Amino acid sequence: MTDLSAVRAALKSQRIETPSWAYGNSGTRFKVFRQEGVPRDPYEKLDDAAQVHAATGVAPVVALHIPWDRVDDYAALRAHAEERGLTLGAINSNVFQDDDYKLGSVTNPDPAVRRKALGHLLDCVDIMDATGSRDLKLWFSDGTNYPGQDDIAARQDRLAEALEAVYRRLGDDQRMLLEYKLFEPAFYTTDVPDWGTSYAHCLKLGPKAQVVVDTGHHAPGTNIEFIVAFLLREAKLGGFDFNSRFYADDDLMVGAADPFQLFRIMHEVVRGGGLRPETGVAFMLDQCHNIEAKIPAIIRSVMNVQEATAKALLVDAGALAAAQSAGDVLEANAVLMDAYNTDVRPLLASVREELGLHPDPMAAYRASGWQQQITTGRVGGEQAGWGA
Ligand code: LRH
Ligand code: MN
Repeated sequence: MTDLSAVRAALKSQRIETPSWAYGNSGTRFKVFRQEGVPRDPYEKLDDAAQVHAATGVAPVVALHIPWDRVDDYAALRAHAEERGLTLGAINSNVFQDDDYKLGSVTNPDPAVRRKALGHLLDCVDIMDATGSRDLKLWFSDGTNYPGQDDIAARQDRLAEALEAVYRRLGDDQRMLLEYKLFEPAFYTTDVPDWGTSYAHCLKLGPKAQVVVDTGHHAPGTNIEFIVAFLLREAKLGGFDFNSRFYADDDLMVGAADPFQLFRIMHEVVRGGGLRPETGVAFMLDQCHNIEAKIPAIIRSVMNVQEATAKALLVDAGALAAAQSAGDVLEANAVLMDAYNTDVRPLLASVREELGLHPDPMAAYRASGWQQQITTGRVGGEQAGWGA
């Protein structure tokens, strides 16, 4: 039988990291639809993130992206966050928007370009020292578009060399999280295309190097929960970039396109001990709200993760293990589906009340009047975006 007080405790101590860039304008190559009230700087992004935490109680960490969140005084930005009950989370490097990186950043054939890219990665570690961040999240758009364009193995040598240099720079309590992605913007090879490539590099680097699973970065039909179970077993799952997709890297609200997949992923997280803080799994969102209101979309996303987590925590582990060892296929599947088909919204509403929060975060946000406040208050200035 599932211990409900343990389930409630786990839901109260859940921590979801929201991405600063999701509060800014974003779009596709076709169009970026600007929205009223969008933040103009990292301070205003934190102000919006504080609204998500105020409404949900489980989103006190904000990931930053450099240079989109570059400021003169990171200690002041950190203080601004802490005054609002927030901490600064993963520092995301960006070696995918500079003209010099057309043929690659750390894998570029030109050693001068590689040095420039490595310089940026090391700058990001300096920023982590100032923001108190544990994680450096590395995603490389590096790849090729045509067979023969470059030497696949030589690019891996260059990548490994840069990763080793970054690893050596990390402090004792710092980690590097290596993100993989099947394709885009490269369309023939991507230098870190899948979990195996990231895992292999992280194994060679050492314990401070872990794999990030961005749920939008796999080939269609990939069993992501298998990857999660495998990496947890190997103590190499550093975190998630949660979002959802119908086709490619759509960056839609997590759980929106495939809530059953998110449940299956959280089931493996719970089973593998990934919810325990000491396991060190970072639950980050990485989304773009191209047409929908951004703060409510992020609140909805946090609620989707909470619902999938609550369902996973309600799996009767004893009954499941018994059915699995008995080879009772239908019963084992039924035990899991019972949890998935459980309406956990009343449970989460009462957990929020126990946290002193409104049972419905969306209603709480609407009642806050924050959306009107920023729509009328944030006039003029340069709205934040990807700057591409
Ligand atoms: C790449 C990615 C990466 C971020 C970017 C915002 O697609 O998932 O995690 O740097 O989105
Ligand atoms: Mn990502």
